[in-house]
Amino acid sequence: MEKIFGRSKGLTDVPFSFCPGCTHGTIMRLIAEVLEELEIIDNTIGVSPVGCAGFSQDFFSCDFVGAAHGRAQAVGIGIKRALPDRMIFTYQGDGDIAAIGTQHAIHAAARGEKITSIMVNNAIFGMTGGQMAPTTLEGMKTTTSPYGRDIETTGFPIDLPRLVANLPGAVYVAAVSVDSPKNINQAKKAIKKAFQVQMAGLGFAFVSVLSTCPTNWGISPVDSLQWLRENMMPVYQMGELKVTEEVKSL
Ligand SMILES: Cc1ncc(C[n+]2csc(CCOP(=O)(O)OP(=O)(O)O)c2C)c(N)n1
Ligand code: SF4
Repeated sequence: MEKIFGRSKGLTDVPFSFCPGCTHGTIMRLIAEVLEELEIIDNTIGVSPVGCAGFSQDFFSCDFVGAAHGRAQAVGIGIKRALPDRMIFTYQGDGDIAAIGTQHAIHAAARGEKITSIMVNNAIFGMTGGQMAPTTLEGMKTTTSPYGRDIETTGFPIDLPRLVANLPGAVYVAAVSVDSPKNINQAKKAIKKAFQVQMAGLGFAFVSVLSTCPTNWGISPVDSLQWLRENMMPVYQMGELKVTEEVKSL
């Protein structure tokens, strides 16, 4: 019998340990499939952050290096400069890359560092108990904003892909979601493009993926997908935000 679907070779045999309904696993599977399809598993080094996103090092079969909170891009850039032939990607939560790590995202984009960064935006600090992140929506209740995020005192949510897209060294920037089969397919295309950009040595490639955190949002897995659609998608600009001419011709 013909086998039409199987576990990607880009993943280890370790089962995902995420909460039910968490889409971290979906995003990791997409990245693993892309690594396999592009035949770069053995040539890739991933960099993991802290948080639930940090478990990535257990699940990918490529080499991995762990970084301190927010520093995955700094570590990844260092590795890329020392080993320019290796494919480098960072896998970071929004609390990691859009809070303590913001500077690295901005400067990686300004300098056109030739790495691929994947941001998993669940609008919250997941692992540490659901505190407000820079990506938390206006009015959203978290453990540190129990009455809802007040923009008067805590500011507006940061749309990091939009910021990054404005910087000249960022050649490919996309914001995608994994809430439906159609969007999962689009997310995979964007992730693949972000790796192809690096293979072609064109510049900084950044993909933000909207993701669920049913545990800290306090809603069921199914309702979390609907909540993401209704509340996150209208706030965060979606789609391919920047595709330079060189990238278009890939
Ligand atoms: C320097 C430092 N400060 C704080 C922490 C605590 N900490 C662990 S995970 C985390 C946030 C993770 O949130 P996010 O990056 O959004 O990832 P998620 O868990 O949602 O995947 C924080 C603040 C830490 N590990 N190191
Ligand atoms: S705490 Fe949130 S981000 Fe972490 S595994 Fe659970 S659902 Fe996913």
